[in-house]
Amino acid sequence: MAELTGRKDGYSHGKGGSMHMFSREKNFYGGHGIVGAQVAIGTGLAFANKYRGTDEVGVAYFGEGAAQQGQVYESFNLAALHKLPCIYVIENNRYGMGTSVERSSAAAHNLSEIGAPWKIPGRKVDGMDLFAVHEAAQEAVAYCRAGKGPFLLEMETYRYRGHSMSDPARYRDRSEVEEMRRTRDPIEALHKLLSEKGTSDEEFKEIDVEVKQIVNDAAEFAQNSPEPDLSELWTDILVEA
Ligand SMILES: Cc1ncc(C[n+]2csc(CCOP(=O)(O)OP(=O)(O)O)c2C)c(N)n1
Ligand SMILES: [Mg+2]
Repeated sequence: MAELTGRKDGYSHGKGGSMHMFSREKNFYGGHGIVGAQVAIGTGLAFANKYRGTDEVGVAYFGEGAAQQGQVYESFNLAALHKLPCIYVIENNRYGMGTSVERSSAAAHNLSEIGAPWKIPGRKVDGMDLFAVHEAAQEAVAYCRAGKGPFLLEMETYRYRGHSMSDPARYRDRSEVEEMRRTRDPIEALHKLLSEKGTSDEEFKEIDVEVKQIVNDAAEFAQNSPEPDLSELWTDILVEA
């Protein structure tokens, strides 16, 4: 929250915002302002894991819009060639910033197969189903850890809002959004399942209170942190190696 609001105590000292938020401590490397560039970075991180002989697996997330970028395919080639432990996760929420996947991709019908020329196995997953996502992720991690190379997961999902404040999302009907909220919402689905399995309303309320507290604490932490000093304008930009 501190990084999102440009505060000194944010992960990138308030100078990265949502697009350049990194935490080495948590092995989290962005975010990138150039759509698709994080895929090449994630591939490089997977290379580092392999080079260092760790069993860590890189996970590169990108949208179905980003999946049309050239460097995604350069990354696929290197990852497959060097059998890098990298999971490519396409968050297919059907829309980019200005249009639908059908209007921007000739592979819209099956994005899970876009790694086929490099023999990267791909799986289409119901990204709104927690258990399906968990199971697919386990398969992908096991594949990478076995040294077989990269794996691709196409997560079928949805976003209720536009890409950002500059996207009024005129490329779809409001009824579609309402329908998705009503029938596919992953939190509602889990709520229903847990109810059926015996979680009481009281317990749900406790969870809500706990989550609100976490969010409020984060907001308070951010608000209490100052903006970075002007003298920080030229710091944290370049690392001399
Ligand atoms: C190289 C490049 N082209 C265009 C943009 C502008 N842009 C930012 S987000 C976006 C759409 C990305 O769509 P998708 O990958 O589906 O992500 P989603 O909006 O669904 O999160 C575009 C075109 C950019 N940041 N970088
Ligand atoms: Mg998208």
